[in-house]
Amino acid sequence: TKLTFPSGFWWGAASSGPQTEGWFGKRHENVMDKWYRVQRNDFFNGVGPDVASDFYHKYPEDFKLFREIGLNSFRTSIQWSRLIRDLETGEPDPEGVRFYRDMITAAKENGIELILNLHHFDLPDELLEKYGGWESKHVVDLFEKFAKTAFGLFGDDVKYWTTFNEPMVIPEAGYLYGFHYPKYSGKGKEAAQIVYNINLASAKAIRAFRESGKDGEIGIILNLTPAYPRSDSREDTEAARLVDGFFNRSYLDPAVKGEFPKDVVEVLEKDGVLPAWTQEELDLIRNNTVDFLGVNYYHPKRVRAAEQADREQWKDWMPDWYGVEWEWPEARINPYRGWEIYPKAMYDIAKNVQDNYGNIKWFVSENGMGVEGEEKYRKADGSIEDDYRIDFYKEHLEQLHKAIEEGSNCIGYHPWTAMDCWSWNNAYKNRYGFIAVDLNDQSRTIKKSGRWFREVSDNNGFI
Ligand code: BGP
Repeated sequence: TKLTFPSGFWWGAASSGPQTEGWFGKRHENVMDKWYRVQRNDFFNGVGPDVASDFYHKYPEDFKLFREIGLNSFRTSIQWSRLIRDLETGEPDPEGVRFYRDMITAAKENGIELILNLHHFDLPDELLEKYGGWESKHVVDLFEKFAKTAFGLFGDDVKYWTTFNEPMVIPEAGYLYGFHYPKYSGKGKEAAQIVYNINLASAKAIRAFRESGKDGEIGIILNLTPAYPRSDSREDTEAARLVDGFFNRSYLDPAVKGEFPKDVVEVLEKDGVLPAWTQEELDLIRNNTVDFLGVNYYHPKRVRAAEQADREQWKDWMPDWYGVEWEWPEARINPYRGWEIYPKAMYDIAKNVQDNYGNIKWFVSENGMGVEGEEKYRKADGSIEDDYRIDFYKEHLEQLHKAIEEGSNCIGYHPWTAMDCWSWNNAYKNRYGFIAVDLNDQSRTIKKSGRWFREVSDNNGFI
């Protein structure tokens, strides 16, 4: 039987500025550019964001390819470090303005709806050095200035905006577990402040968008990772509830409901790590909630109750005091990325948004499978036969379709990613694209999954 999706469904793909554009013409280094500069050989093998997939020069050709693989929408981001010349005033850089204007025009000419995001982990490094990055409320205000500049320049041409991509990754990867720059570990108090400050920054940008009077909608992109308990014991379910609270609801609730989850606030307060907030700021968050949600989903979390040893491992406050990630023995694992493949979570996320968040309009803003050594699947005619990726998307789309049939207000699906791009965790080792990028000459070839997606898009569904 054929699975048909709602009419006007976005068959898109997701990407980001810092992972595709390359350095060309930028005025400032962002934190990932900086990390690459410091780590280039031992960590990235010399493959970096300085060239990436050269989207900066190749976007006219890339949009044509995007059309060939059936995309009617494309989710990417503007780099703060490119658009803004003076970070303190928000004054734009003419070269950055020219590039983004041309890129936006190219999308339009190819009939592709742009969903433009403002922050994809790419804080200008000067703001980390000078002010401590997202720990600082001054940086929150500078982000608002950047957002205002972007809305002023492009708000007539772009209808869908998002403030942040996966804002939990900033404290989680950068301050709790040390795998993204600035690579701190165990900074629980700072992480809590950052979550709060980013919620505030997002609300201020939403306010600025509405005050700009531009016609359009604004949302946020969250990586929702359902937390499934190891057992139905009281301890394990409680642990899963709090992990869900820390990692999902700490952004989801303020973004959609305008308030922080009470159970999380209670824990932070009891442990003395409540962020510094003011009533005025809390009111601002309450009054500036999103129009829609973007949801990135790759893998769930399996959670067990913390034990004494888990608590002792961390000196400062850590979410691990309450719930710990646990390896479910039955999990299907993508061996390249190490992430569990669990399509059913797509359905669970959709139902959660439907039942507990007012059935707000949402779309899948990322979902995908990173695979190493895809060249071995290249056939004589040059195309990469990535059937595993087609299967992955089908399984997730089936779950999504089921939820939509049951009333979920999902309006689109954006796999990660359109064309292979650079990653902070593995450079170009794991490939995700519908379109392969050859780093020797930046040539592109459409993979089998890209041709398959074209059919899905043309038929608004698949068999
Ligand atoms: C998401 C990010 C993307 C992208 C993707 C794939 O968390 O929003 O930027 O990189 O994950 O992950 P990775 O590149 O780490 O394999």
